[in-house]
Amino acid sequence: MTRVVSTSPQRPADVVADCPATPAEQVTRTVAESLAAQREWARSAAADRAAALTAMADAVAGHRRELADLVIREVGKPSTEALGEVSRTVAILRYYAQQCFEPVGETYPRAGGLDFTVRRPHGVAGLITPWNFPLAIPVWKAAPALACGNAVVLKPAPAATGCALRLAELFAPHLPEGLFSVVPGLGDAGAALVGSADVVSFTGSGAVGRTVAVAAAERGVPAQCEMGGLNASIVLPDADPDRAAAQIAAAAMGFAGQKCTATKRILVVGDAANFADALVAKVEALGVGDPADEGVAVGPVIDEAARQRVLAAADGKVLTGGGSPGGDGWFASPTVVTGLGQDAPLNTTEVFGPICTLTGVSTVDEALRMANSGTYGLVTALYSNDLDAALSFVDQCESGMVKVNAPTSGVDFHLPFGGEKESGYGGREQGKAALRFYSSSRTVQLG
Ligand code: UN1
Repeated sequence: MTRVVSTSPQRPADVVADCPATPAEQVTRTVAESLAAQREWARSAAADRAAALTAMADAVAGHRRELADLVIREVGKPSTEALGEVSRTVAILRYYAQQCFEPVGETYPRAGGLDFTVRRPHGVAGLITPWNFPLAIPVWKAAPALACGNAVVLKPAPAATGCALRLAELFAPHLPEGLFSVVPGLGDAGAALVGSADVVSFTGSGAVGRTVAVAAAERGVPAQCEMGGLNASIVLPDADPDRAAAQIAAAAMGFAGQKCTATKRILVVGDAANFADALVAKVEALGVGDPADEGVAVGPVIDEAARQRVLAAADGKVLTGGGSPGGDGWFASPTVVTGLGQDAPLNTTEVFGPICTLTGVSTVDEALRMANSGTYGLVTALYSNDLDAALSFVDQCESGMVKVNAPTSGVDFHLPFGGEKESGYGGREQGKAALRFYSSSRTVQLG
Protein backbone atom coordinates (compact mmCIF):
# COMPACT_ATOMS: atom_id res chain seq x y z
CA MET A 1 0.00 0.00 0.00
CA THR A 2 1.26 3.50 -0.82
CA ARG A 3 2.42 5.38 2.24
CA VAL A 4 2.69 9.05 3.14
CA VAL A 5 6.06 9.72 4.71
CA SER A 6 7.03 13.08 6.16
CA THR A 7 10.62 13.72 7.22
CA SER A 8 12.34 16.61 8.95
CA PRO A 9 14.07 18.94 6.45
CA GLN A 10 16.91 19.73 8.88
CA ARG A 11 17.43 16.05 9.74
CA PRO A 12 16.15 14.03 6.79
CA ALA A 13 16.67 10.72 8.61
CA ASP A 14 14.08 11.81 11.21
CA VAL A 15 10.70 10.41 10.12
CA VAL A 16 7.95 12.61 11.56
CA ALA A 17 4.94 10.79 10.10
CA ASP A 18 4.55 7.55 8.19
CA CYS A 19 1.04 6.31 7.50
CA PRO A 20 -0.95 4.65 4.72
CA ALA A 21 -2.05 7.03 1.97
CA THR A 22 -5.84 7.24 2.02
CA PRO A 23 -7.14 5.58 -1.16
CA ALA A 24 -9.41 7.70 -3.36
CA GLU A 25 -12.51 5.56 -2.64
CA GLN A 26 -12.00 5.99 1.07
CA VAL A 27 -11.81 9.76 0.70
CA THR A 28 -15.12 9.72 -1.17
CA ARG A 29 -16.61 7.51 1.55
CA THR A 30 -15.34 9.84 4.30
CA VAL A 31 -17.06 12.77 2.61
CA ALA A 32 -20.34 10.83 2.33
CA GLU A 33 -20.12 9.68 5.96
CA SER A 34 -19.45 13.24 7.18
CA LEU A 35 -22.85 14.36 5.96
CA ALA A 36 -24.80 12.83 8.85
CA ALA A 37 -22.69 14.69 11.43
CA GLN A 38 -22.89 17.85 9.31
CA ARG A 39 -26.70 17.85 9.19
CA GLU A 40 -26.92 17.78 12.96
CA TRP A 41 -24.13 20.34 13.39
CA ALA A 42 -25.88 22.74 11.00
CA ARG A 43 -28.97 22.59 13.23
CA SER A 44 -27.02 23.11 16.47
CA ALA A 45 -27.23 26.38 18.41
CA ALA A 46 -24.71 29.07 17.53
CA ALA A 47 -23.59 28.99 21.17
CA ASP A 48 -22.76 25.28 20.88
CA ARG A 49 -20.67 25.82 17.76
CA ALA A 50 -18.93 28.77 19.41
CA ALA A 51 -18.22 26.66 22.50
CA ALA A 52 -16.68 23.89 20.39
CA LEU A 53 -14.43 26.33 18.51
CA THR A 54 -13.40 27.94 21.81
CA ALA A 55 -12.55 24.52 23.26
CA MET A 56 -10.48 23.79 20.15
CA ALA A 57 -8.65 27.10 20.67
CA ASP A 58 -7.98 26.17 24.30
CA ALA A 59 -6.67 22.77 23.24
CA VAL A 60 -4.22 24.35 20.79
CA ALA A 61 -3.18 26.98 23.36
CA GLY A 62 -2.64 24.27 25.95
CA HIS A 63 -0.16 22.53 23.64
CA ARG A 64 1.63 25.63 22.36
CA ARG A 65 5.20 24.48 22.91
CA GLU A 66 4.53 20.93 21.73
CA LEU A 67 2.85 22.12 18.54
CA ALA A 68 5.58 24.68 17.82
CA ASP A 69 8.20 21.94 18.26
CA LEU A 70 6.29 19.73 15.83
CA VAL A 71 6.10 22.56 13.27
CA ILE A 72 9.85 23.19 13.66
CA ARG A 73 10.62 19.50 13.31
CA GLU A 74 8.28 18.68 10.43
CA VAL A 75 8.65 21.70 8.11
CA GLY A 76 11.79 23.43 9.44
CA LYS A 77 10.03 26.65 10.48
CA PRO A 78 12.23 28.77 12.79
CA SER A 79 11.18 28.69 16.42
CA THR A 80 9.89 32.27 16.73
CA GLU A 81 7.74 31.91 13.63
CA ALA A 82 6.52 28.47 14.73
CA LEU A 83 5.40 29.84 18.11
CA GLY A 84 3.80 32.77 16.27
CA GLU A 85 1.91 30.35 14.06
CA VAL A 86 0.50 28.48 17.05
CA SER A 87 -0.67 31.78 18.57
CA ARG A 88 -2.21 32.79 15.26
CA THR A 89 -4.03 29.44 15.10
CA VAL A 90 -5.50 30.04 18.56
CA ALA A 91 -6.57 33.56 17.57
CA ILE A 92 -8.25 32.30 14.38
CA LEU A 93 -10.27 29.75 16.35
CA ARG A 94 -11.32 32.35 18.93
CA TYR A 95 -12.27 34.83 16.20
CA TYR A 96 -14.48 32.33 14.34
CA ALA A 97 -15.99 31.15 17.63
CA GLN A 98 -17.38 34.68 17.98
CA GLN A 99 -18.39 34.88 14.32
CA CYS A 100 -20.99 32.17 15.07
CA PHE A 101 -23.06 34.95 16.68
CA GLU A 102 -22.96 37.36 13.74
CA PRO A 103 -26.11 38.10 11.69
CA VAL A 104 -26.74 35.51 8.98
CA GLY A 105 -28.85 37.53 6.59
CA GLU A 106 -30.84 40.62 5.78
CA THR A 107 -34.49 41.58 6.01
CA TYR A 108 -36.38 43.48 3.33
CA PRO A 109 -39.59 45.46 3.56
CA ARG A 110 -42.79 43.74 2.46
CA ALA A 111 -46.22 45.04 3.35
CA GLY A 112 -48.02 42.45 5.43
CA GLY A 113 -45.23 39.92 5.13
CA LEU A 114 -41.50 39.50 5.46
CA ASP A 115 -38.67 38.94 3.00
CA PHE A 116 -35.32 37.88 4.31
CA THR A 117 -32.14 36.04 3.48
CA VAL A 118 -30.49 33.41 5.61
CA ARG A 119 -27.05 31.84 5.30
CA ARG A 120 -26.82 28.07 5.02
CA PRO A 121 -23.77 25.81 5.03
CA HIS A 122 -22.83 24.00 1.81
CA GLY A 123 -22.37 20.59 3.45
CA VAL A 124 -18.91 19.02 3.53
CA ALA A 125 -15.94 21.34 2.99
CA GLY A 126 -13.00 19.68 1.23
CA LEU A 127 -9.78 21.43 2.26
CA ILE A 128 -6.45 20.87 0.51
CA THR A 129 -3.64 22.58 2.36
CA PRO A 130 0.10 23.20 1.90
CA TRP A 131 2.94 22.34 4.26
CA ASN A 132 4.28 25.87 4.85
CA PHE A 133 1.66 26.93 7.42
CA PRO A 134 0.83 23.44 8.67
CA LEU A 135 -1.47 24.63 11.48
CA ALA A 136 -2.68 28.10 10.49
CA ILE A 137 -3.85 27.36 6.94
CA PRO A 138 -5.86 24.21 7.79
CA VAL A 139 -7.43 26.14 10.66
CA TRP A 140 -8.13 29.36 8.77
CA LYS A 141 -10.11 27.23 6.34
CA ALA A 142 -11.66 24.78 8.83
CA ALA A 143 -12.73 27.30 11.50
CA PRO A 144 -15.01 29.42 9.27
CA ALA A 145 -16.29 26.25 7.55
CA LEU A 146 -17.28 24.79 10.92
CA ALA A 147 -18.65 28.10 12.22
CA CYS A 148 -21.02 28.18 9.24
CA GLY A 149 -22.22 24.63 9.97
CA ASN A 150 -20.18 22.59 7.49
CA ALA A 151 -18.28 19.37 8.13
CA VAL A 152 -14.59 19.35 7.19
CA VAL A 153 -12.49 16.78 5.38
CA LEU A 154 -8.86 17.91 5.26
CA LYS A 155 -6.21 16.58 2.86
CA PRO A 156 -2.90 18.02 4.10
CA ALA A 157 0.28 18.21 2.04
CA PRO A 158 2.27 15.02 2.66
CA ALA A 159 5.13 17.06 4.17
CA ALA A 160 2.76 18.38 6.89
CA THR A 161 0.93 15.14 7.69
CA GLY A 162 2.19 14.97 11.28
CA CYS A 163 0.86 18.46 12.13
CA ALA A 164 -2.54 17.75 10.57
CA LEU A 165 -2.95 14.45 12.42
CA ARG A 166 -2.02 16.11 15.72
CA LEU A 167 -4.58 18.86 15.13
CA ALA A 168 -7.23 16.20 14.50
CA GLU A 169 -6.33 14.49 17.80
CA LEU A 170 -6.56 17.77 19.70
CA PHE A 171 -9.89 18.69 18.10
CA ALA A 172 -11.55 15.28 18.40
CA PRO A 173 -12.80 15.59 22.02
CA HIS A 174 -14.52 18.88 21.20
CA LEU A 175 -16.39 18.04 18.00
CA PRO A 176 -19.08 15.49 17.15
CA GLU A 177 -17.65 12.37 15.55
CA GLY A 178 -17.29 12.59 11.78
CA LEU A 179 -17.32 16.38 11.66
CA PHE A 180 -13.59 16.94 11.20
CA SER A 181 -11.59 14.28 9.37
CA VAL A 182 -8.04 14.24 8.09
CA VAL A 183 -7.27 12.09 5.05
CA PRO A 184 -3.48 11.95 4.68
CA GLY A 185 -2.73 11.22 1.07
CA LEU A 186 -1.33 12.08 -2.30
CA GLY A 187 -2.73 13.65 -5.46
CA ASP A 188 -5.40 10.99 -6.03
CA ALA A 189 -6.80 11.64 -2.54
CA GLY A 190 -6.95 15.38 -3.29
CA ALA A 191 -8.69 14.71 -6.61
CA ALA A 192 -11.22 12.44 -4.89
CA LEU A 193 -11.91 15.17 -2.34
CA VAL A 194 -12.47 17.77 -5.07
CA GLY A 195 -14.69 15.19 -6.78
CA SER A 196 -16.97 14.69 -3.80
CA ALA A 197 -16.96 17.71 -1.42
CA ASP A 198 -19.71 20.36 -1.49
CA VAL A 199 -17.25 23.27 -1.30
CA VAL A 200 -13.50 23.22 -1.93
CA SER A 201 -10.70 25.42 -0.62
CA PHE A 202 -7.17 24.87 -1.87
CA THR A 203 -3.81 26.51 -1.19
CA GLY A 204 -0.79 25.42 -3.21
CA SER A 205 0.71 25.61 -6.65
CA GLY A 206 -0.89 27.33 -9.62
CA ALA A 207 -0.78 24.18 -11.74
CA VAL A 208 -2.75 22.12 -9.21
CA GLY A 209 -4.99 25.05 -8.28
CA ARG A 210 -6.21 25.40 -11.84
CA THR A 211 -7.16 21.69 -12.05
CA VAL A 212 -9.00 22.06 -8.74
CA ALA A 213 -10.94 25.08 -10.04
CA VAL A 214 -11.88 23.30 -13.29
CA ALA A 215 -12.93 20.08 -11.52
CA ALA A 216 -15.06 21.99 -9.02
CA ALA A 217 -16.63 24.08 -11.79
CA GLU A 218 -17.58 20.91 -13.66
CA ARG A 219 -19.44 19.70 -10.57
CA GLY A 220 -20.92 23.12 -9.91
CA VAL A 221 -19.46 23.42 -6.42
CA PRO A 222 -17.79 26.61 -5.16
CA ALA A 223 -14.00 26.57 -5.10
CA GLN A 224 -11.40 28.94 -3.81
CA CYS A 225 -7.75 28.53 -4.82
CA GLU A 226 -4.85 30.41 -3.30
CA MET A 227 -1.80 29.93 -5.47
CA GLY A 228 1.59 31.49 -5.96
CA GLY A 229 3.07 34.94 -5.82
CA LEU A 230 6.06 36.80 -7.19
CA ASN A 231 5.67 39.73 -4.88
CA ALA A 232 7.51 42.99 -5.40
CA SER A 233 8.74 45.39 -2.75
CA ILE A 234 9.34 48.88 -4.15
CA VAL A 235 11.75 51.21 -2.38
CA LEU A 236 11.48 54.94 -3.10
CA PRO A 237 14.44 57.34 -2.64
CA ASP A 238 12.93 58.94 0.48
CA ALA A 239 12.59 55.64 2.38
CA ASP A 240 14.89 54.95 5.33
CA PRO A 241 17.18 52.35 3.69
CA ASP A 242 18.01 50.48 6.89
CA ARG A 243 14.42 50.12 7.99
CA ALA A 244 13.23 49.10 4.54
CA ALA A 245 16.16 46.70 4.10
CA ALA A 246 15.50 45.01 7.45
CA GLN A 247 11.85 44.42 6.63
CA ILE A 248 12.52 43.28 3.09
CA ALA A 249 15.31 40.92 4.18
CA ALA A 250 12.89 39.26 6.62
CA ALA A 251 10.06 39.18 4.05
CA ALA A 252 12.32 37.57 1.43
CA MET A 253 14.27 35.16 3.61
CA GLY A 254 12.21 34.42 6.75
CA PHE A 255 11.34 30.69 6.86
CA ALA A 256 13.70 30.38 3.88
CA GLY A 257 11.36 32.40 1.65
CA GLN A 258 8.75 29.64 1.66
CA LYS A 259 5.63 31.78 1.81
CA CYS A 260 3.43 32.73 -1.10
CA THR A 261 3.63 36.24 0.38
CA ALA A 262 7.47 36.35 0.44
CA THR A 263 9.19 39.22 -1.38
CA LYS A 264 10.71 37.84 -4.58
CA ARG A 265 11.47 41.05 -6.49
CA ILE A 266 12.97 44.21 -5.00
CA LEU A 267 12.61 47.29 -7.17
CA VAL A 268 14.72 50.25 -6.07
CA VAL A 269 14.01 53.72 -7.43
CA GLY A 270 17.15 55.88 -7.33
CA ASP A 271 20.39 54.78 -5.71
CA ALA A 272 20.13 51.00 -6.07
CA ALA A 273 23.75 50.34 -5.14
CA ASN A 274 23.36 52.07 -1.78
CA PHE A 275 20.18 50.13 -1.02
CA ALA A 276 21.82 46.87 -2.16
CA ASP A 277 24.56 47.38 0.44
CA ALA A 278 21.98 47.95 3.18
CA LEU A 279 20.01 44.88 2.09
CA VAL A 280 23.03 42.58 1.89
CA ALA A 281 24.06 43.65 5.40
CA LYS A 282 20.58 42.79 6.74
CA VAL A 283 20.42 39.47 4.86
CA GLU A 284 23.86 38.45 6.06
CA ALA A 285 22.88 39.30 9.63
CA LEU A 286 20.01 36.78 9.56
CA GLY A 287 20.71 33.62 11.54
CA VAL A 288 20.91 30.58 9.25
CA GLY A 289 20.86 27.05 10.62
CA ASP A 290 18.86 24.69 12.79
CA PRO A 291 15.36 26.20 13.04
CA ALA A 292 15.10 25.05 16.64
CA ASP A 293 17.98 27.33 17.63
CA GLU A 294 17.13 30.68 19.16
CA GLY A 295 17.96 33.52 16.75
CA VAL A 296 17.74 31.46 13.56
CA ALA A 297 15.51 33.11 10.94
CA VAL A 298 16.40 30.96 7.95
CA GLY A 299 16.18 27.20 8.27
CA PRO A 300 16.27 24.61 5.50
CA VAL A 301 13.96 24.37 2.51
CA ILE A 302 11.43 21.57 2.49
CA ASP A 303 13.29 18.92 0.49
CA GLU A 304 16.27 18.22 -1.72
CA ALA A 305 14.39 19.03 -4.94
CA ALA A 306 13.51 22.47 -3.53
CA ARG A 307 17.13 23.01 -2.56
CA GLN A 308 18.30 22.14 -6.06
CA ARG A 309 15.77 24.57 -7.54
CA VAL A 310 17.14 27.39 -5.38
CA LEU A 311 20.77 26.59 -6.18
CA ALA A 312 20.04 26.36 -9.91
CA ALA A 313 18.13 29.65 -9.87
CA ALA A 314 21.06 31.73 -8.58
CA ASP A 315 21.58 33.38 -11.95
CA GLY A 316 22.92 36.87 -12.73
CA LYS A 317 25.21 38.79 -10.38
CA VAL A 318 25.02 37.22 -6.95
CA LEU A 319 25.14 39.93 -4.27
CA THR A 320 25.09 37.44 -1.42
CA GLY A 321 24.51 33.70 -1.02
CA GLY A 322 24.39 31.51 -4.08
CA GLY A 323 25.42 28.28 -2.45
CA SER A 324 24.72 26.08 0.48
CA PRO A 325 25.86 26.67 4.07
CA GLY A 326 26.34 22.90 4.50
CA GLY A 327 24.85 20.73 7.22
CA ASP A 328 22.81 17.55 7.03
CA GLY A 329 19.55 19.08 5.96
CA TRP A 330 18.23 20.82 2.88
CA PHE A 331 19.94 24.16 3.43
CA ALA A 332 20.39 26.85 0.81
CA SER A 333 22.05 30.19 1.62
CA PRO A 334 19.89 33.32 1.51
CA THR A 335 20.58 34.65 -1.97
CA VAL A 336 20.09 38.06 -3.58
CA VAL A 337 20.85 38.47 -7.27
CA THR A 338 20.92 41.55 -9.44
CA GLY A 339 21.46 42.45 -13.09
CA LEU A 340 18.65 40.27 -14.42
CA GLY A 341 16.26 41.34 -17.17
CA GLN A 342 12.54 41.44 -16.46
CA ASP A 343 12.06 38.28 -18.54
CA ALA A 344 14.67 36.27 -16.64
CA PRO A 345 13.17 33.14 -15.01
CA LEU A 346 13.68 34.50 -11.48
CA ASN A 347 11.64 37.59 -12.37
CA THR A 348 8.80 35.59 -13.93
CA THR A 349 8.58 32.28 -12.05
CA GLU A 350 8.22 31.69 -8.34
CA VAL A 351 11.09 29.78 -6.72
CA PHE A 352 9.90 28.68 -3.29
CA GLY A 353 13.09 29.35 -1.36
CA PRO A 354 15.43 32.01 0.08
CA ILE A 355 16.16 33.83 -3.15
CA CYS A 356 15.12 37.17 -4.60
CA THR A 357 16.16 39.67 -7.24
CA LEU A 358 17.10 43.34 -6.88
CA THR A 359 16.61 45.73 -9.80
CA GLY A 360 17.34 49.46 -10.03
CA VAL A 361 14.77 51.58 -11.88
CA SER A 362 14.58 55.29 -12.55
CA THR A 363 10.95 56.16 -11.83
CA VAL A 364 8.06 55.04 -9.63
CA ASP A 365 5.97 54.43 -12.75
CA GLU A 366 8.56 52.05 -14.12
CA ALA A 367 8.68 50.22 -10.78
CA LEU A 368 4.90 49.92 -10.75
CA ARG A 369 4.82 48.66 -14.32
CA MET A 370 7.31 45.96 -13.40
CA ALA A 371 5.52 45.09 -10.15
CA ASN A 372 2.24 44.72 -12.06
CA SER A 373 3.76 42.72 -14.90
CA GLY A 374 3.61 38.96 -15.07
CA THR A 375 0.97 36.43 -14.21
CA TYR A 376 0.82 36.76 -10.43
CA GLY A 377 -0.92 39.35 -8.30
CA LEU A 378 -0.82 38.45 -4.62
CA VAL A 379 0.82 41.26 -2.63
CA THR A 380 3.01 44.30 -3.31
CA ALA A 381 4.80 46.58 -0.84
CA LEU A 382 5.95 50.18 -1.12
CA TYR A 383 8.49 51.86 1.15
CA SER A 384 8.13 55.65 1.23
CA ASN A 385 7.03 58.47 3.53
CA ASP A 386 5.43 60.39 0.69
CA LEU A 387 1.68 60.17 1.20
CA ASP A 388 0.85 61.16 -2.38
CA ALA A 389 3.18 58.48 -3.73
CA ALA A 390 1.66 55.92 -1.36
CA LEU A 391 -1.92 56.75 -2.32
CA SER A 392 -1.13 56.70 -6.01
CA PHE A 393 0.62 53.33 -5.51
CA VAL A 394 -2.41 51.90 -3.70
CA ASP A 395 -4.55 53.06 -6.60
CA GLN A 396 -2.42 51.65 -9.41
CA CYS A 397 -1.17 48.46 -7.85
CA GLU A 398 -2.85 45.38 -9.33
CA SER A 399 -2.30 42.84 -6.55
CA GLY A 400 -4.97 41.58 -4.14
CA MET A 401 -3.09 43.00 -1.16
CA VAL A 402 -1.09 46.19 -0.93
CA LYS A 403 1.28 47.13 1.89
CA VAL A 404 2.83 50.52 2.61
CA ASN A 405 5.89 50.50 4.86
CA ALA A 406 5.09 46.93 5.83
CA PRO A 407 6.50 43.61 4.63
CA THR A 408 4.79 41.60 1.89
CA SER A 409 4.66 38.55 4.18
CA GLY A 410 2.45 38.34 7.25
CA VAL A 411 -1.32 38.46 7.17
CA ASP A 412 -4.01 39.30 9.69
CA PHE A 413 -6.69 36.65 10.17
CA HIS A 414 -9.54 39.16 10.41
CA LEU A 415 -8.75 40.80 7.06
CA PRO A 416 -9.68 39.36 3.66
CA PHE A 417 -6.72 37.53 2.13
CA GLY A 418 -6.15 36.64 -1.51
CA GLY A 419 -4.67 37.53 -4.85
CA GLU A 420 -5.51 38.65 -8.35
CA LYS A 421 -4.66 37.01 -11.69
CA GLU A 422 -3.03 33.59 -11.28
CA SER A 423 -2.45 34.11 -7.56
CA GLY A 424 -6.04 33.65 -6.50
CA TYR A 425 -9.32 32.29 -7.74
CA GLY A 426 -12.77 32.15 -6.25
CA GLY A 427 -12.86 34.86 -3.63
CA ARG A 428 -11.01 35.87 -0.52
CA GLU A 429 -10.14 33.81 2.51
CA GLN A 430 -10.15 34.73 6.22
CA GLY A 431 -12.09 37.45 8.02
CA LYS A 432 -15.78 37.70 7.23
CA ALA A 433 -15.05 36.90 3.57
CA ALA A 434 -14.57 33.27 4.63
CA LEU A 435 -18.06 33.15 6.16
CA ARG A 436 -19.51 34.19 2.81
CA PHE A 437 -17.47 31.53 1.03
CA TYR A 438 -18.45 28.65 3.32
CA SER A 439 -22.15 29.42 3.15
CA SER A 440 -24.76 30.14 0.60
CA SER A 441 -27.50 32.71 0.90
CA ARG A 442 -31.12 31.58 0.69
CA THR A 443 -33.92 34.05 -0.04
CA VAL A 444 -37.14 33.57 1.92
CA GLN A 445 -40.45 35.33 1.26
CA LEU A 446 -43.33 35.24 3.70
CA GLY A 447 -46.50 36.42 1.98
C1 UN1 B 1 1.76 34.86 5.85
O1 UN1 B 1 2.44 35.55 5.09
O2 UN1 B 1 1.84 34.98 7.08
O3 UN1 B 1 0.83 29.82 1.69
C2 UN1 B 1 0.78 33.89 5.36
C3 UN1 B 1 1.17 30.97 1.95
C4 UN1 B 1 0.07 31.97 2.17
C5 UN1 B 1 -0.02 32.42 3.57
C6 UN1 B 1 0.97 33.45 3.94
N1 UN1 B 1 -1.18 31.36 1.77
O4 UN1 B 1 2.32 31.28 2.05
